[in-house]
Amino acid sequence: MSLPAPVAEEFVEGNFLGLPEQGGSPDIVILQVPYELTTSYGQGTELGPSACIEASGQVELFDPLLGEDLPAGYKIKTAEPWNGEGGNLRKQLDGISKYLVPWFDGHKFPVILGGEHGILPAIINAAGGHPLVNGDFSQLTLVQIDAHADLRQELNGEPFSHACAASRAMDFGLKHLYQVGIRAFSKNEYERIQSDDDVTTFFASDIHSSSNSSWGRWIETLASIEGPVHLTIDIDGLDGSLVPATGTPVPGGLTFWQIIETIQELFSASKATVISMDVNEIVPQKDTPLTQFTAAMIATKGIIHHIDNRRNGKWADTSEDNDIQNNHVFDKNYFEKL
Ligand SMILES: [Mn+2]
Repeated sequence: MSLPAPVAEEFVEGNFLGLPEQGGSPDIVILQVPYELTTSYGQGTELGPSACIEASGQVELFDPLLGEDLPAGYKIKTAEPWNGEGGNLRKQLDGISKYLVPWFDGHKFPVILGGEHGILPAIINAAGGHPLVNGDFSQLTLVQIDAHADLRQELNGEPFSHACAASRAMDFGLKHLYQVGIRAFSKNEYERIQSDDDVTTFFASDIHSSSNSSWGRWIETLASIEGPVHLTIDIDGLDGSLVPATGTPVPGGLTFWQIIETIQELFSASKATVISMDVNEIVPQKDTPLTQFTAAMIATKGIIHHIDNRRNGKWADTSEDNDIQNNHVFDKNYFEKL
């Protein structure tokens, strides 16, 4: 007598990993921000999130860390994408924050798919409503994987260009910025990196140095981070050969496994809590799904490590302490008024 064939889980088109919707409040939410206004020359970041969702259908649901298939007993929701509302760039950034803020309630883990990196300040603004931040941005650490420092004050007169994403994020008064993979920056950005005590940068050239690699120091640095953390992953932090379709691919970047190790070390840092992550600058590749598939793999790894944190009691639900409606008043027109 043969065993009955396993019943295939329903695959849902348009959902991350094809996972069917489960009822109740989600533990993890996939948020799509198809935003593109200022990307320098690649076109198509506005198509990136949906391409990443589609490519995620090919990602393995099994990971040895969890020992079972995703969702591994947790609820992963793919939310409706941001609808693009806002008549100009600043109103759009306010619209993105408004779209994101309900998911930063301390119960859910938001995984944001972009869209150009210019969405970062809108994400940080929304993260201010997370109970662990509660409007005090000096509690929040930003970890950035990127080819570019994104520390310009403006690009072509636009302070909210994707090339200024980290600068605009730091304007909130964040605790610290840690960057890795950086290999494209201006003189002004380099000088800021050298002089700003709130910015620590691990250049790709040092990471890849055969005589004195700084990779070990990067891993130690991640382990030392304390408090709430947002992880922003510009897909161009990876070597350009892995993500040729991204807006501005740059050679000499991180390997796939260096990104994975960064995620692993950050999520397991004993005194840090990763409250949210984004994977941005995804551009659908036409001849092969490599770029969007790589982004989907990385987002999935973040989810796996988040679930592992929940299982190990390293991630506490703080939604009971949620003061979004109390202490921290979210300003719906924050960027418009700047
Ligand atoms: Mn960037």
